[in-house]
Amino acid sequence: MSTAHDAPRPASADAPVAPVAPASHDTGTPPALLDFMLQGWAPRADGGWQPVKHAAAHRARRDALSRRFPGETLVVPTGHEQVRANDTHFRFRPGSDFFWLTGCHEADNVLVLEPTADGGHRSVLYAEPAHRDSAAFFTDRKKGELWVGARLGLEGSLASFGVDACRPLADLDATLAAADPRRRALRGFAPAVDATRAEANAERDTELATWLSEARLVKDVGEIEELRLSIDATKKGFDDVILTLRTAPTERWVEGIFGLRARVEGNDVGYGTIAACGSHACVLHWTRNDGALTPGELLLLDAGVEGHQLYTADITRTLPVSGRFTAPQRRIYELVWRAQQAAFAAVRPGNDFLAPNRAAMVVLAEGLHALGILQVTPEEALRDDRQLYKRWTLHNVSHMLGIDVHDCAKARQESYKFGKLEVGMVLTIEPGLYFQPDDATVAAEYRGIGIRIEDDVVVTADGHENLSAHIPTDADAVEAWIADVWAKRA
Ligand SMILES: [Mn+2]
Repeated sequence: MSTAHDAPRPASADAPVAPVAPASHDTGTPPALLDFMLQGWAPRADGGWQPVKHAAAHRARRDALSRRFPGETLVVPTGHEQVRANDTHFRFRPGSDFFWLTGCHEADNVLVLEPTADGGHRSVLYAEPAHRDSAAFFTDRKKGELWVGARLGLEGSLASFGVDACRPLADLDATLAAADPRRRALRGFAPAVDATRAEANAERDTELATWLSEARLVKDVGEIEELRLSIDATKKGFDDVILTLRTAPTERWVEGIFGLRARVEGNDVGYGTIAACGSHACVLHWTRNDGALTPGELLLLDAGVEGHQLYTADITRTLPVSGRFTAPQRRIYELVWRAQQAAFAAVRPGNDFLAPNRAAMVVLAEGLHALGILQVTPEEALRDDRQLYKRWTLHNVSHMLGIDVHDCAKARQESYKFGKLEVGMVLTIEPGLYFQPDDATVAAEYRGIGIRIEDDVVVTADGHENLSAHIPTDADAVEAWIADVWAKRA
């Protein structure tokens, strides 16, 4: 049985001594310097590693995965840093399934569940050893610890993630070559894994990806706790934006203010912030954010902090830049708000996932008809083969939320889109109305108004809990919230 080893060792034959080639703008490393750099370091204080937060939950998920696929080798990579340009990379964010199973933030790692004789599995994490005794230590810009900081190494990873063993990543190819060819792998993250058995095992691999997505549909207590933390941080980010509403010149400024909060309170934003003023709000995924903030207009802010455990909030508020809604803005806003209330009321275990959507769309269609915008009756507009109201509602009101903003995306339709709500599922409730500025079917006073209100709810035994209920939504409360933040500043 392999055990983790990461003890300091002298530069030796098994350490990769060849220096990594320098970048285009850097000069090389003469052997004398390399020798010098590999010596003379005080021993590192080993140990002191603590299990990651929720380590027991990560283990329980590995155990559940093990029970689902007895006797099979299972391979789940986290993925690699993605090139931004040449030798610079985007900030790494772990693969969601890998992180859900391990709690590990480091790039490149691969979790392998190896079947054992008793029908269970041994969980083995393939990780980069601490490289201070090799040339990579200071010549590898991507992995060298002098470049990117200390890594956990094998011992640290073993202690942190509670897996049964850790092995060097360099051993992974040999492991895959020796493993049962009918192994299952999560594809799309690591080319080295994707290069093996891709076609032969395609169906089996899809089953693994599906199981992981469906296992993540119902959140445990720790996951709900993480979502609360992310939502609370997001509330602070919205407060920050309101503070600056009167002076912020542009949408980009708003994005930056929220992004500051996301990086300070959490890992990052969970998705590209949508800061859409005026008719930009009618563009559903407006992330260009290059417009001005204009007094009298609405700012649609769809933003979420991704916490340190990667769970993300997904919140939208539509805020009057001047602090008060105009009469037409308020009319549309209150219609969207009523639709959201109707959707909330449909969130309970046993209901269809689509029930909140249907409830919201009835309210929106009736409201659009009452406003004289929808010319046919709501009943006709709501028919499956018509759906004319969608010209202005554009999207459904819910998606699952968790580590990914659009969580559980590989779940089967019968478990998700056409499935039933279950206790512990977390979903968004986000109706909207969008009147394009050039929509000739809409009265002029409404053109260019885009409104969405989005909250994050968990399904409970007796219905639901709105996890973002402390972020105001009704029109009066939004005006009071803005006035309150401004008063505190004054
Ligand atoms: Mn959303």
